[in-house]
Amino acid sequence: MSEITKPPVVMTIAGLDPSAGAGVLADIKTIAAFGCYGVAVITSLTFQNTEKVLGARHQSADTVRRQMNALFDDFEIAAIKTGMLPTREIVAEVATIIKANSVPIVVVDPVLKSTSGFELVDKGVAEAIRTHLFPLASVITPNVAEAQFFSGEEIQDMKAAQRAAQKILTMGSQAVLITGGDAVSESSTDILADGSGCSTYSVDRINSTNTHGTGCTLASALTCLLARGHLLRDAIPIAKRYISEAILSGPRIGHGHGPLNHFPDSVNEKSR
Ligand code: PXL
Repeated sequence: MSEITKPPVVMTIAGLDPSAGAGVLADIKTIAAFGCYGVAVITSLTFQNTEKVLGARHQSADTVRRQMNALFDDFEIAAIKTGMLPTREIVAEVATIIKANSVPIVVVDPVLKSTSGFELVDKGVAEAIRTHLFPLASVITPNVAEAQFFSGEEIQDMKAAQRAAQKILTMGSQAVLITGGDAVSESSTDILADGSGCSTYSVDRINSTNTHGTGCTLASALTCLLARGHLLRDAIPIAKRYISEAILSGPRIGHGHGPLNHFPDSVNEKSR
């Protein structure tokens, strides 16, 4: 009988978007696409579709702790990705449990607002993420708006983005990837700052409205690639190519920003 290799278990800690474009449902699809086993801790139940976020009912620090502890009791967690963490109490609890379990890979997507402008997190959460989670992070993946917020830099060009990435790097994470998918330019350029300087990763911009959940999906893809032993610098172009293919083959459903196709034929599992 052939030996079955066990997949790395990847935990996402994020909000639930019932339209399955963003949040834990997008994360779980991505984790499956990258050959890992996904488990999900829900921080908030949001009410939304592809057009807008109508509201959210947040979990408490206690219910988040109970979800995490049940999973840690049973599984060896190879990596964690955090997304929407709606309250300061949840941020502090998540950080405490990550530290207690010495999780080797932690990818922090510092979610603040939805694309449509809905405030997904309480006031003070950004500060809590910075103090509690950045120091535990293998990489953080702010978009341009989030990077502006954390760095205080107005990001109008590449130089400013590099300055912002370097500034955010001093806040304690091992690396910072500013994702440029939502910036206005002809290419989608991400900027990585790590201990050895800055590098850029560009792909052609795709004109599409199938972009709901690209941030969650990119962060989840990176988490899985790191869990499978890739270096961050090698993981980024693989994850970006996957996002491009997932946008291009999106199912075109809903009336707003449609979801991605998390299982694009053109990127087979071995190359992901
Ligand atoms: O893309 C940010 C995001 C993250 N997590 C959840 C969301 C959204 C955007 O709507 O709903 C649950």
